[in-house]
Amino acid sequence: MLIRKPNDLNYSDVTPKAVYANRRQFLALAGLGGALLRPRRSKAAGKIDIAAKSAFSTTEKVTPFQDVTHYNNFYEFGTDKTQPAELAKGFKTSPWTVSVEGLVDRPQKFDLESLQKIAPMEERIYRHRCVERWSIVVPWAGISLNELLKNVGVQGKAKYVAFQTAYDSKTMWSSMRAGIPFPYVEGLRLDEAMHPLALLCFGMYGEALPPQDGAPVRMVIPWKYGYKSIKSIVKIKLVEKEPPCTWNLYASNEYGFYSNVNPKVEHPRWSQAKERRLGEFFMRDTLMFNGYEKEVGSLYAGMDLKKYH
Ligand SMILES: Nc1nc2c(c(=O)[nH]1)N[C@H]1C(S)=C(S)[C@@H](COP(=O)(O)O)O[C@H]1N2
Ligand SMILES: [Mo]
Repeated sequence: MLIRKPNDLNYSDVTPKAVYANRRQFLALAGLGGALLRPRRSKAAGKIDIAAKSAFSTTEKVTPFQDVTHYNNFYEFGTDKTQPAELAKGFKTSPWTVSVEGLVDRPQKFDLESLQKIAPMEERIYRHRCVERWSIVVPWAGISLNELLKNVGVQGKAKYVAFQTAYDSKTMWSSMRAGIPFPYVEGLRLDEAMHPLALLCFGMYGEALPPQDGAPVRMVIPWKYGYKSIKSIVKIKLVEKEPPCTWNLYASNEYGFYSNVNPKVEHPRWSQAKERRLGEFFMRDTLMFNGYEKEVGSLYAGMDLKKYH
């Protein structure tokens, strides 16, 4: 297995199956592992420097890189799960700017580098649960969104955060073709956005995000259905009123603003009680807030979660 030069080895090469589940054990087994998998000296393009592992990480088995990068929802690059990996291939993510604006003391257009420097990058292994009933476990890399929000200074009047994805009609599907309005937009209540679990994400499996997974920067909000985790962000705006969200615009009875994972609140067309982990045969129980109830439950104390679905 370890026949390539050390410099060519990366996470994805060693990802599949049990090997990935316990990297340390694997290294021990490999014997030479420590030397072979030592981080590279020079920072090659595409590598992400992770400063710390996170206490928020799950110890569940990580889903293979191949699955997470070839079974995608990214309607700007096609509506079939296999299309984004193909159609997003040449997506230009450099240079990239994210405009942080609205009700903030210091509005700023960040380039990717300065955005990544706001706080030390962490690896966070999160569960991700799509509203369509499939789920994955992914080692993301990023910083808590609240680090960025603190950096620009949120004003007292701000109550929500609105996000927007890049849109380029030359390289992306039209709204007509994809069936949902573009640019893709999303939103969070300010307290949700400030929660440390809400991740501003730049990488996965130790590398920069591939285009189909939302390069160069996306949100990952593990206690909410996947569509809240907006990809390829170009704008973050602090606002007073609840911002529009793409899937809610498409069908408000099916997709609410909150979209918290909840096995007890059905989608109008299917139950949300179970899910299929990619690569597994049997379905498993879906957990309240996708298993993050201890962390985020208090954000919704006293709320009717059926009404505010
Ligand atoms: N801009 C944009 N962001 C998006 C989507 C999309 O179509 N466009 N799909 C969402 C949905 S439904 C899911 S489940 C996740 C999928 O992320 P993944 O492909 O990296 O697993 O991205 C979310 N973010
Ligand atoms: Mo999704």
